Amino acid sequence: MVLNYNNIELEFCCGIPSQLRALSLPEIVFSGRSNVGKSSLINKLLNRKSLARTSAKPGKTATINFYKIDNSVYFVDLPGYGYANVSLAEKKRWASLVNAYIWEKRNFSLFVQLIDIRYPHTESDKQMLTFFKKMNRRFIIVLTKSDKLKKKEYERRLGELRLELCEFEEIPRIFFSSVTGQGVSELKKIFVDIDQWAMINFPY
Ligand SMILES: Nc1nc2c(ncn2[C@@H]2O[C@H](COP(=O)(O)OP(=O)(O)OP(=O)(O)O)[C@@H](O)[C@H]2O)c(=O)[nH]1
Ligand SMILES: [Mg+2]
Repeated sequence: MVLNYNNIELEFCCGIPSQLRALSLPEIVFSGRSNVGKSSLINKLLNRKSLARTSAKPGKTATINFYKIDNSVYFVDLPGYGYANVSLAEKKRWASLVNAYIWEKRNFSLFVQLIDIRYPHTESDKQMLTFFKKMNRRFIIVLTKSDKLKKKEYERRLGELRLELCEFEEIPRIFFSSVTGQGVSELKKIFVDIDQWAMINFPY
């Protein structure tokens, strides 16, 4: 499936589980902790500056946002988890929303789990990865903000990541930067191949 990334529409935003609705197209879901760069990655893929709202302040995306790409697939931007400075009520709302969504019986074609390349993954990242694996969901790992590392540090992190993510060594790993564009063509290639994959791996 070759996607025309200029044909994009923010179809709807969903703030509470009851607003979730069934869609007729496959969904590619971007997940990760707050501030990891989910919205920036979507903007970079779509070659837009601020279609998906980004912010240096974590907690920018507070709803699940569905972008329809070329009438073929949805990019789904999730609110990030793990941000300490939001109220407990808001954290609970996000958690229940994301939980409700990922457990739904939907046409998930791929989960893209973002992790900041500079730091070991968090407990919540691990929970997400373990969930995808257990539920037999198709997923990949994207290591973000690679431009923030100098060459030496980058190489050191490559070695460390092999150990840190050894439980998920069979999962494709993309190194990404929304500043330099590293990883953009690799990701797009994965999306092109997606329709050759078994689209739905429901645990039910
Ligand atoms: N240098 C650099 N900065 C980045 C990169 N990706 C994101 N950022 C910055 O990191 C901050 C957070 O990015 P967002 O895309 O808003 O992060 P998010 O994961 O959508 O965050 P939430 O909406 O809070 O879940 C912004 O200041 C971005 O400019 C990257 O690849 N390189
Ligand atoms: Mg965001």
